[in-house]
Amino acid sequence: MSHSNFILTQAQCDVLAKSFHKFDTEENGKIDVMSALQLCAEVLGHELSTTELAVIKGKLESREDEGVVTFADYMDVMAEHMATTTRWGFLKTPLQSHIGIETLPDQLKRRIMRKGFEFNVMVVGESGLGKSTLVNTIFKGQLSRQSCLPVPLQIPPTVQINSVCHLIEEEGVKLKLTLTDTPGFGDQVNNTKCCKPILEFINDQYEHYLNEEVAVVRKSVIPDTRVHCCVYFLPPTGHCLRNIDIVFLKKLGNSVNIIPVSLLNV
Ligand SMILES: Nc1nc2c(ncn2[C@@H]2O[C@H](COP(=O)(O)OP(=O)(O)OP(=O)(O)O)[C@@H](O)[C@H]2O)c(=O)[nH]1
Ligand SMILES: [Mg+2]
Repeated sequence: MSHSNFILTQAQCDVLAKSFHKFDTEENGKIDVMSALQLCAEVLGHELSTTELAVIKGKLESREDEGVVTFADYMDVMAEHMATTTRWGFLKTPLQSHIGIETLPDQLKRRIMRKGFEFNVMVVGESGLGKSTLVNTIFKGQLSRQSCLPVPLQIPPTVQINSVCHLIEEEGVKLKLTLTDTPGFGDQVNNTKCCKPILEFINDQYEHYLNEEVAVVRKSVIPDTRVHCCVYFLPPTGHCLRNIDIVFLKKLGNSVNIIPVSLLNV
């Protein structure tokens, strides 16, 4: 039987019909809205949350006629609601035999473990705050390739956006970690355009990924270079946020997840 876009099975229709007859004592195919709500909670097997209650009540009330709903309306509302949730209580499809769906999480896990994870972090902030130093030390190791040079003591100021990729593994879990170091900003007299290259870089990665996704001949695994997280360095001014930080955070916030890091002046 079809209700809205959701198809109820015969077993589900039977459960709903049985529950409906509990309140439809006169057997005229109608019950009041409050009884219908009570039945919803009963067949779904859980107390309805405030939002759930409001949604179902709204749907029932839009169909009611003089405070009563028909069996068809009740079925429609239940079908609509079931399409948006997986907590079906007594309306679950009973199984005749074992299918093996409990192995699905294991299969997913095996696939993900084989494929590994990709995580791209970007550091952004004013010049000289220690972004490159953090990139070099963040994962308790010298992850930046620069630090592998024979004289790693002096980190030069970053002049261009630089991504360094590392394959790391911990207890069999593989992670492709990409750290993107960006040049510091705020040195110029006019800093209005200083976020442009960083935003361009972030958006370029989205565009690149989208192009790969919509390509006629697609790669089986599309390398993900999108920035998943941006660590934003806030200078230890001892005061509130500066204008430049607010503008930067607002602009970046539209494109990427930001973790603001406030530095201490010690
Ligand atoms: N005292 C102290 N000095 C630090 C710390 N982190 C970095 N520095 C020093 O600060 C200076 C600037 O560090 P960088 O890592 O180059 O700073 P940056 O943010 O990458 O600078 P730009 O590349 O110009 O944007 C270096 O001389 C570092 O040695 C820290 O935690 N404490
Ligand atoms: Mg730097």
